[in-house]
Amino acid sequence: MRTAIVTDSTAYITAEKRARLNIHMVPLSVNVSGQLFAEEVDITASEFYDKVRGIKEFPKTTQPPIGEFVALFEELAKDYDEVIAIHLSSGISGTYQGAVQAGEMVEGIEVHAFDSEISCAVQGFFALKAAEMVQQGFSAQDILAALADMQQYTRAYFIVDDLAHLQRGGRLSSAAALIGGLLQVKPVLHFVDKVIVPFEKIRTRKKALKRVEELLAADAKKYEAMNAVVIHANCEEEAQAWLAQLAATYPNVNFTLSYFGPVIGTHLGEGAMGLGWTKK
Ligand code: MYR
Repeated sequence: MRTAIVTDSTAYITAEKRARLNIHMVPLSVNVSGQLFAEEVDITASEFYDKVRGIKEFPKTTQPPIGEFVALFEELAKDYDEVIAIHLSSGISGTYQGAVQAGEMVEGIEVHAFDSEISCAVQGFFALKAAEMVQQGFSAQDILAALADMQQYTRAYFIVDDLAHLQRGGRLSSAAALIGGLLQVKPVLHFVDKVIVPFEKIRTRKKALKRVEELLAADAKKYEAMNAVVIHANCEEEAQAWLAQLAATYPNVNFTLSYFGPVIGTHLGEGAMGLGWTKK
């Protein structure tokens, strides 16, 4: 049985890596002042942040059209028997549901949609694991079981400079932000049951990053080896410096750098920073 791996653009896996690991990608799009850009195809992250800085009308994001999934699955049906389609959390986007529906519409290939319950390079960890397992000859069922297991050992925390982006896009309820008095602080955010919720209220960015490091440290002590990723929204220098400090402190953790691209950047705003990890 031949298995294809699909993910969406919000995993932010480079084109080179996707080609090397044979990962197929379906892009989400961002609408800036009436112009639609498929991220990772028509617009890079830094082009996006430059374009939206200071504009009055806020950008909007959209999930891939179902036809795009159908076309991809039909194409894959020529060479594969099964597809594992790994997507950003169904609690923040309809993309996963789109993959499910398209899978039901296409004949001759079995589509297993997998809800990563997260996004960005942490979702990417799941896609990379799945692609590696395909190369090692594992079945789709084995891969799905491994991904489900991996969810127990995968964490991500992030902070934003301005919560207004998340509130405006409806990905953090106004009630949660106001009741929690979050607007005055730099809350550490994370996913619980597929949606974004505040983890802890912290006063400053520096302390928030320190707190996230403490959470990583606890797992780095527990597990022999981990993969971790520092993710930034157009603040690469700060992210690189943080990564270097973390890498020097936790030798059993393999750190990489990634970014919040246009779609996720629309909802987090420039200056957001995240750290995600999983047990190796
Ligand atoms: C859509 O329009 O379907 C896309 C909506 C994307 C919402 C993104 C919300 C922020 C996610 C933050 C992920 C952080 C992972 C470390």
